[in-house]
Amino acid sequence: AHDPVTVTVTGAAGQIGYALLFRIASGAMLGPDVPVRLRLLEVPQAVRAAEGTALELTDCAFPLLAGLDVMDDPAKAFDGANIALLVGARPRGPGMERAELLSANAGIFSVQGRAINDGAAPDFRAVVVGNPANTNALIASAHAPDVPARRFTAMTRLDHNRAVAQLAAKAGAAVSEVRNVAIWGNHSASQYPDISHATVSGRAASSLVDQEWIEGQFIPRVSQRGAEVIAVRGGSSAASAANAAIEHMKLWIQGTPAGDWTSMAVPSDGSYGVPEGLFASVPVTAAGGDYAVVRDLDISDFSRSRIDASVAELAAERDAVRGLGLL
Ligand code: NAX
Repeated sequence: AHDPVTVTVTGAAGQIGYALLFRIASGAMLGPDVPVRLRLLEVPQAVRAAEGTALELTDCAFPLLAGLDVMDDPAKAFDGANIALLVGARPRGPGMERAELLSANAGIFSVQGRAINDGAAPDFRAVVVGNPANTNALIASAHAPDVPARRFTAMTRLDHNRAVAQLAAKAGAAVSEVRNVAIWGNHSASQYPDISHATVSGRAASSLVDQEWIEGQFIPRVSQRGAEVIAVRGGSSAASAANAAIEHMKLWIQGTPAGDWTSMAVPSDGSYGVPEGLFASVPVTAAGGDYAVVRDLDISDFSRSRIDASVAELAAERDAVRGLGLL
């Protein structure tokens, strides 16, 4: 039998947490043979609500749920953790300045980074979901110097899935026919959803749609989809975000399918002109529990300018955090 894997979820009482925890406990992330010990980390005022979620998790009698703890102490939450889904973050309140938002989140992710550094398991892996996700991953990693930076990632799989779904709908094809869509840069409105390498049923996507659709419809729709969901649903993306977080981890651990890749924000090694160390989304393949950035893709002038613009935003976020003395 497999040893239980310890999975720490922050923001456990939030709406993504509620959509995430039951699926992890059911085996959707790690597979049907892997028992899971769940650690739910919340701020003190939300611990009781997380305990309510824990009651329901218990009531599912999941055969794979080997442990369940709710806590507000990061040191305890990350002690021995194999996997962390860092969902909890400080949302931008009304009238909140950008600097306030960055500093509130730097406070959260620096503390969690240190706790991870001191206690996480040697095979530790993290995905940051809480926004600003890329920069939060950078901060957590910077405070965990003993953990390889590449074990910290930020989620752009939701953007990736949104892009796949939009392209499939436009081409009149099943989503399963779409391959090699990529998200570049920041998980923000500046992101670049790229179909220049994509295929639909084996045909180049660029031969099925025109540049006008790409620039006028596809890119804005994907990059503004979060706002569209808020406007229509009256709440931000939750189940789709939870689903993407599960897929992000599952693909990293179990590998990407042959002939396809996924998108993840990972610390740059300098490839594709992204300054080293910035957490930028790139296409990656995964195998044997590790991932690799897809190499040597041709980048058109259009793609180059879109990637550069989003990466410039990431550099500005990093500089702002540095300027506040938080990095
Ligand atoms: P909610 O406000 O419903 O839940 C967030 C939870 O995090 C709250 O329960 C809060 O108490 C908790 N929290 C705050 N600080 C914490 C800390 N220091 N330790 C532990 N828990 C803490 O937000 P939800 O809708 O669940 O969204 C969570 C985050 O995901 C937000 O930052 C949101 O912007 C981000 N998103 C990221 C997406 C992505 O694609 N990367 C898409 C969906 C989502 O918008």
